Amino acid sequence: MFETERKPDRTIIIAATHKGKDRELTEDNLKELRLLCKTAGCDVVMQMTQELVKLNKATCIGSGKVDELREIITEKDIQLIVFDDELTPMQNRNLMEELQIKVMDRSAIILDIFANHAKTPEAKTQVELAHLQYMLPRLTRLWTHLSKQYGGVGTNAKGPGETQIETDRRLVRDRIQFLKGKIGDIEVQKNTQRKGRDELTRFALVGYTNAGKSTLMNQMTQADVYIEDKLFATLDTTVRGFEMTNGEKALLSDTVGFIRKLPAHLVASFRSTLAEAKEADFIINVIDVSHPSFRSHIQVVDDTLASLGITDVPKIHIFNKIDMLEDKEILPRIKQEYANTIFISAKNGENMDSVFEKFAELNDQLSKKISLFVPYSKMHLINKIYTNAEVIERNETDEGIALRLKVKRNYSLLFNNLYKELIISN
Ligand SMILES: Nc1nc2c(ncn2[C@@H]2O[C@H](COP(=O)(O)OP(=O)(O)OP(=O)(O)O)[C@@H](O)[C@H]2O)c(=O)[nH]1
Ligand SMILES: [Mg+2]
Repeated sequence: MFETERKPDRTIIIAATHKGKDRELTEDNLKELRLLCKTAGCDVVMQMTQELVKLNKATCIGSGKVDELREIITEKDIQLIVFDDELTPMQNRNLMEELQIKVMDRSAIILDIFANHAKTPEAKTQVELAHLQYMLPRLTRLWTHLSKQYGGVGTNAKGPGETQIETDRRLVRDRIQFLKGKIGDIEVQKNTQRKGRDELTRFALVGYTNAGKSTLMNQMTQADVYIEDKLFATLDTTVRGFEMTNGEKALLSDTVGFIRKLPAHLVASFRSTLAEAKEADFIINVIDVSHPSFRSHIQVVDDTLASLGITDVPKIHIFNKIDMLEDKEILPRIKQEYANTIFISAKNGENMDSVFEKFAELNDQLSKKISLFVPYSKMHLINKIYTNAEVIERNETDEGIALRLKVKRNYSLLFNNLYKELIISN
């Protein structure tokens, strides 16, 4: 939508909030929306807030505000209005009719950024699916934009006539089904890849967008992940090996960042990209501690992980960008507030030793559960098994003994080799 050769759209951003809602949060959201719009290629010339007892069902903001906007649009030559909260399809349509210019919401802007930043076939497929799901109930004139962007469907659309829109809806539904199937295939393929690396400990970097995940990834693994001071620079997952302080190999992954009000469709369609975090032994939440809202960022990351069903993976909090902190006094307090904290500057490589030490320490604590069945003919192995593992369950049967064991992660490879024929599951 925001082709580079075109002049950026002169834009007004708006927050419509319920009276009594946290004003600081609203301001913060608008600041973030401004950055999102900038990343999407718009020129934000003004911001507005309206506090309402009840949001207007038809236009979100009140009718007086719509009139005021209409005047400002002419006066300041505005081409785009962006709302911070998701507009219903009806509100979106009504506002465009009333104002006679393009009206979008935060979700649409985020989807636009994702569409522009997606490089790999996987990311492109996921973004297209989320985009179509978002657009389906909104199919109107905007559709011409969408069909141009993806080319795949509805390119023969003649115009915004009702019948055409019905045809488009059907085409979009078909395409959504097709993309879901494609993403399902990618998931299967990724699961197989992950199984092959099962023996290594996996650390997954997650965090708010722009926190410095990729910078840390590159510091630790000499990977060459794209880093930039912009939102959603990374949309894929990169996995790289690194050596822990004891010489053991482990895996580190870097993935797409999160933000407030990330469209639910987008989170859902990025499930395969985020699967690495779900399967990880440890989640590393990278936090830009120099950002005034870093606490709320931590909460957003936790909430997003929870929405993906990732709740029981142990977490490490890496507070990044300490070089930007004017007041380092807050660090001891943060240490008390969060578990497993490390303070670093990924950019300068400051305190990287602590990261490696912490990872090794956690890896040592890690254990794996496996089940063995020892037939009576192999009873001589029992003593050895008891020495190397903690037996958590023992059941004697007519043919032998079934054991459930807790094995130190670093012993699990040894176990797999020594007792290969005895292992039932691991
Ligand atoms: N001052 C300072 N800047 C940093 C540090 N770490 C990262 N940055 C900068 O922060 C910006 C974002 O870094 P990335 O590593 O791309 O952040 P990310 O978390 O991967 O971001 P997304 O992929 O967009 O979600 C870049 O401009 C980095 O140079 C740090 O320790 N100190
Ligand atoms: Mg990144």
